[in-house]
Amino acid sequence: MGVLATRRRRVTLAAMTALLAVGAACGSSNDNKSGAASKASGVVQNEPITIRAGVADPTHPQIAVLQYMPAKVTVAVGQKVSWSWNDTKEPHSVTFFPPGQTAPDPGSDPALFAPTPPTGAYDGATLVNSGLAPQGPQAVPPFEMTFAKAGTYKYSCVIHPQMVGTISVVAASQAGDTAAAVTTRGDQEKGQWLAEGNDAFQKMQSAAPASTKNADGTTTWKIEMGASTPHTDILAYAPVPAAVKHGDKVTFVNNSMAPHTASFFNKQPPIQDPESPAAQKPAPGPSPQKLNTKDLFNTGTLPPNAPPGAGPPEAARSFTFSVPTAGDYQFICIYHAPSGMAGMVKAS
Ligand SMILES: [Cu+2]
Repeated sequence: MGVLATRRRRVTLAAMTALLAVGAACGSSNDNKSGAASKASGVVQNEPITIRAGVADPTHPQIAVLQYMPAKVTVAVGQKVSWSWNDTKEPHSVTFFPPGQTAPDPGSDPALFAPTPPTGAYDGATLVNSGLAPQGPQAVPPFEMTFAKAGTYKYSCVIHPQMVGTISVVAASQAGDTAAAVTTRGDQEKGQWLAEGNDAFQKMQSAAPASTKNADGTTTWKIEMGASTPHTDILAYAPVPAAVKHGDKVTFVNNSMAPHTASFFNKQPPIQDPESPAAQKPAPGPSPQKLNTKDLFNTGTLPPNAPPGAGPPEAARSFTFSVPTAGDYQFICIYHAPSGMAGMVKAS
């Protein structure tokens, strides 16, 4: 998966699992002070306030925190707010919807992902969208905004509806959060969500694999694709048991809140773009399939169990492969290979 690991992929609209019912940014009051007044008061800080848009665990990049850190910030009119993607491998957006506008249905409007930068200090009346970042291994410059008037502004990530942040804007004459306080709070939240993700990751890695005995004496092994907590996605497969024997079956099941694939490229060119039909379509056909070590096998996109526990039936989130001969069968998730989502069936 060398190529995949170094090439960032775009993100599909299929990753959007729910309408964003983002409370429209509401400029509630209008006590905007002039820039001259704010400078005279000395309240507006020069140091930009920085919010992290997601992080990956430094040790286990499969643990992706899907939050803005800190989630809530108070700033004065004119204060610069900056969002950083430095610590995430998964792409996220910073998107402010104007009143009455919500994110489109999954798959409906790729234009939403186009960056729509602010045209000046933000007043809550227009769409502002950073676009999804990062889109490759290269560093991403921070996204910066200032706010024109007092009010409460909610924003979100177009592909991770659970990511919602709030900017409370106060008059230029009032004090907002200091940059240091925002950093401290962001670090605390990051620590809390990483602990939550690590806990889920450890549980997934140490859980006994589910299996059923078949009438013919073979075993069907169940492999979980990813896991989700309220603030993280675990972008890993549950470990494939070492006891898989030729003749057994392996069933991949997606019970997480993200879409995943299990894709065996073998000697075929890898599929890298999760938006491509080839990525999303099962190959060479629907479940079940008989694995070998030369052809391409792909579950296609297995949808998330979203909303939690009320997603499509398990059969629609599952795919079974039989393993007729001993061998090593490597697979990756086309969506999450950059976060290290990969595994291997080692059949004896
Ligand atoms: Cu995945």
